[in-house]
Amino acid sequence: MTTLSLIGAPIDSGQRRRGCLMGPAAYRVAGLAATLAELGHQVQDRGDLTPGPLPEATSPNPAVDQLPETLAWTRALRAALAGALAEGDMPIIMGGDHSLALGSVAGAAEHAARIGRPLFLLWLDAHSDFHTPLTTVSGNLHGTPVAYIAGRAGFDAFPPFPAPLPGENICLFGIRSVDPAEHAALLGTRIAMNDMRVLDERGVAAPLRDFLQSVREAGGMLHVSLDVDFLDPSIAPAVGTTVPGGATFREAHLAYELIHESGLMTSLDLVELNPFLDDRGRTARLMVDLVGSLMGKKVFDRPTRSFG
Ligand code: 6HN
Ligand code: MN
Ligand code: MN
Ligand code: MN
Repeated sequence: MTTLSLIGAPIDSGQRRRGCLMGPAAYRVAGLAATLAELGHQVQDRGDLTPGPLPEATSPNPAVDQLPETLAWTRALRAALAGALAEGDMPIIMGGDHSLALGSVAGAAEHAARIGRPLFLLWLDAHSDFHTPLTTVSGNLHGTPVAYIAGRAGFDAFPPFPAPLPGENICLFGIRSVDPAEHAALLGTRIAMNDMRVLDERGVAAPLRDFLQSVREAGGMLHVSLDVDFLDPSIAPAVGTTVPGGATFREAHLAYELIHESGLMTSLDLVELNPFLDDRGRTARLMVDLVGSLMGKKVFDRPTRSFG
């Protein structure tokens, strides 16, 4: 039985609004481990990671903020993910801001390359996070992981990404805020851009099933990165970068039930929860409820529906 390995990553260096470092504590208080255990999983909380010593690093772009801190976290997270996957566990990272995916997805890619399987990435987010350290205007490195994972140039301060993912292995889902430099760069890729317009027209099920089917056909591993701002701010206010028009409660549950039914997910990030902005723990509790759907909670135990 696969052990779910909960790994706290109290990282706050990818953006300037303090508070994401309280994310792992909020997930523990909201009962994440107990919720997963009640679903019949074996759960191990590995505690919080600490970043190593700060490397010396500067960026040619003076806007870039907290580069040494983010680099130190990237190394620690990469090692933690690759290690947990090598042990046969399913790592669940409790973040922490989205810059943690610079390390978590690198660790998943390192492991996938070692065992000779392709890695796929499902990015549930209001944002495309496709800046490089050279194009970012805000300087907030949480806006860059997808570009790093896709092998874009401009990450000289970072360790080379192990086996960058081809565009067709990446699916952006729920996006509704893309900066001009990201937009221009995305158009030159084969990344699936399921923005809210697509989800309004097709619903969440059809585009998600298409992507999951491609993962299945390739025999791929699947890393899911779940940004709180994928959800509509009316149900999930505890995030620094809210954008109106996000996924509803039902759309989110359906998406997560479909991911669970596919049986394809091999690692997961929970990112951008800022408990300091929450309303009596409501966003933390919603995230725990949604992770329940992602890990098998359903109303009736119907036989799995086939894809296609
Ligand atoms: N996130 N594109 C904006 C920026 O500052 O680069 C927003 C980034 C949001 C980051 O969703 O994790
Ligand atoms: Mn184990
Ligand atoms: Mn994000
Ligand atoms: Mn976001």
